[in-house]
Amino acid sequence: MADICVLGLGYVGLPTASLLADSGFHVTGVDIDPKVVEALDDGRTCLKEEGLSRLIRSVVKSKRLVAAAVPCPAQVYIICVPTPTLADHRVDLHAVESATRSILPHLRRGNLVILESTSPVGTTRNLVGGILAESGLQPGVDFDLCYCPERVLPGNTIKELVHNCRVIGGITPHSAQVAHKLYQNFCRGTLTLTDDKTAELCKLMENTYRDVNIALSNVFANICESEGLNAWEAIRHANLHPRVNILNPGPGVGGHCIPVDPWFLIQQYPQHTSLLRTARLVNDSQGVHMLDRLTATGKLNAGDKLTILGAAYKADVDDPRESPAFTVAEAARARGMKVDIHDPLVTPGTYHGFNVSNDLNTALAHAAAAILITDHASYRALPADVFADTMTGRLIGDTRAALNHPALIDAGFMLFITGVGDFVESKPKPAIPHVVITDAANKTLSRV
Ligand code: SAJ
Repeated sequence: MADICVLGLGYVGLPTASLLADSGFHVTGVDIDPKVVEALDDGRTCLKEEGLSRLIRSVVKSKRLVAAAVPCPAQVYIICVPTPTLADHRVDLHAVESATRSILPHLRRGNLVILESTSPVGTTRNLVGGILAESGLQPGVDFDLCYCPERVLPGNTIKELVHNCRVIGGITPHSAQVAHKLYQNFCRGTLTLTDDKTAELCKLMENTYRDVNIALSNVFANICESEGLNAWEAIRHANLHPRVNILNPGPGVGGHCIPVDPWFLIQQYPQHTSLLRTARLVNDSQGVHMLDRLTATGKLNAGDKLTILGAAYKADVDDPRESPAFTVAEAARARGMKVDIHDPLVTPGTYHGFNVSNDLNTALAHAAAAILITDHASYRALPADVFADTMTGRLIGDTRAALNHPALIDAGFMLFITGVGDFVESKPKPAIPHVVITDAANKTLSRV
């Protein structure tokens, strides 16, 4: 019998299982994907997370972590399966339901069951607790049941699982205490205890807060564009206020969390969430707004080729899920354009019907225009001739203010930058002004 059974070996479950094994437990990692089970059996992972491969090799070698396709009897069960939304934004809880049902035959008195997957308020006690009660055991009485969301930033998962604070929500205070003792084995951050529904809402609040704030920065960007101002400069000035932290505008919000989680609240509490719905609509329209700015020049038309730089949902990750790149690509194709997408990190292939390649020259070849969607570090250093020597057109949209603007302007490109009023063309324009911080005697303290 294992000490712990972790169901779902994705970017949260596998690091969690590995850290628990590394802290001394015998852990069985369960996944429905045979490739994931086989890789873990070999002490491997395809997840690119710092320190994870080394950790997995060590705990698999010591047999503290073993892989399986189905759960086994254990003292603790942790459910870390995906909770995506459907096309109509309703949440799909099938994975949580089937993972919970797979535990039923093994559930015993005194067990602890934890749901970590981001879920609508009430899922832990109603869906998970309801299914497990079919065993005849009563949640919170015969076994403990908790909700404990993760807060990791993909790409920094191990560090954040260990050092971030965590909220632990129990359907009873005793359940929360039992889970608290478990997480203390590898969490160094502050562990705060509450009930299950507060913890479920807390997770949704965190990501919704971020989505609404990104929408706010996009609203400011659109105002600056209409006023011929520079949002990046205005935000820099505003963020010098001690209690203001305006985020960065861009092409919209990608990833499988931030653009998804607010819909859990919108669907469950429609009477209270018009702000959240509006923020979703603002963010989802940003990418096409940049396409509109380029087509309005009359230099990007049906039959032309558009190159999109960046398929990943954010800088320097290889994850293309919910990326705004595909929203823009679909809109361009609907307008009769040919679309090539480039990304230096995303595995080449076809995504949402679009070819994503790692070959920049081919992706840019014969393009009438290019739009930068993802501010990968490698794009920031690109010299202008990479564009000038391959593209037929001289039109560039930069949704992250990430490209080498002076060089591109000198090379004769017409530049549209998210949040910057007019397009910046060959006539030399002042670089985006810096903010100079001075003291009362007007002595320059620093430049940002
Ligand atoms: N973005 C902007 N402007 C910004 C910040 C982000 O446009 O100023 C965009 C990014 O380009 C990206 C999207 O938002 O497309 C989301 O990126 P992110 O870094 O904000 O979030 P994720 O999805 O990588 O991770 C988030 C984190 N949640 C919060 O920051 C509140 C992480 O802590 C969560 O654990 C994760 O969601 C999750 O799994 O829930």
